[in-house]
Amino acid sequence: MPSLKAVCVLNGETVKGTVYFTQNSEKDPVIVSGEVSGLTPGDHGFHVHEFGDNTNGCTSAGPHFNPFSKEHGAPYDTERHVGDLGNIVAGSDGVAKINITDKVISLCGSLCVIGRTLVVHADPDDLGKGGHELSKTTGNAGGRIACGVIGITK
Ligand SMILES: [Cu+2]
Ligand SMILES: [Zn+2]
Repeated sequence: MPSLKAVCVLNGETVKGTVYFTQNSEKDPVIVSGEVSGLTPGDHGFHVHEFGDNTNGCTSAGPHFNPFSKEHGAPYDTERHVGDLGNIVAGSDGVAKINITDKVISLCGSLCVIGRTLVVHADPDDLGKGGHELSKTTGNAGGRIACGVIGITK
């Protein structure tokens, strides 16, 4: 089987980016790579949300992709949403370089993220551990400052 590939063009008022997804085979981890610019320096929540719907902007993407009805967590936790990819980190230039390997999301099958929305948030994702009332659902990551639908590429 050739490797599976997807791409997401992130668009926000000031935040832009392109993120690539590659998976060598169904059972391999997904490598997420790319760059996002126009960010404030520091951590920004980074998730796959349930719907590939941007009709009312990033809001229409719905909650985090969570087919197992788990609580929000860190990418390395067993208690996590499938869509929980943690944070991306912007430098003083506002650019975040992304290089994530994730063993939960997939580019095929029931955990497929193709056709869903990738979202970048205004604030850090507390990875479920911040003690805020939103920690266990959203990581209290604040507004959705850029998003895009993940699509198949060659
Ligand atoms: Cu999110
Ligand atoms: Zn989550």
